[in-house]
Amino acid sequence: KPDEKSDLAVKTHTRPQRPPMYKVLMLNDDFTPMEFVVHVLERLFGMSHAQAIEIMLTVHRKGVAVVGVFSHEVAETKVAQVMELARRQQHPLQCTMEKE
Ligand code: NFA
Repeated sequence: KPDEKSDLAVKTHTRPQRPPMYKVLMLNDDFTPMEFVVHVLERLFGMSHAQAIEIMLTVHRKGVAVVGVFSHEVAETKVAQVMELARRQQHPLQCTMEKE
């Protein structure tokens, strides 16, 4: 990492910065109904019914799957919306985010 000097004066070898992106992950559990997870994926992540079933089954079989990649703000909102829908229906469904 050359040129880690003080700032804007020395710009050689710097790259244009993309904002960091965040993966939204859905976690499997033994109790949340499959149809509820499919509903959440359709409603909050804009997936088709077929796509939602596919991703839900990936979570069910593998324990976790990425359901989308977003800016920090959008990822936080998606996680909060999933957790709120699950809480309202008293399902233990868990959703988290991590830096890509
Ligand atoms: N494992 C849950 C069941 O068998 C379904 C599920 C899928 C839950 C994906 C959470 C996430 N009812």
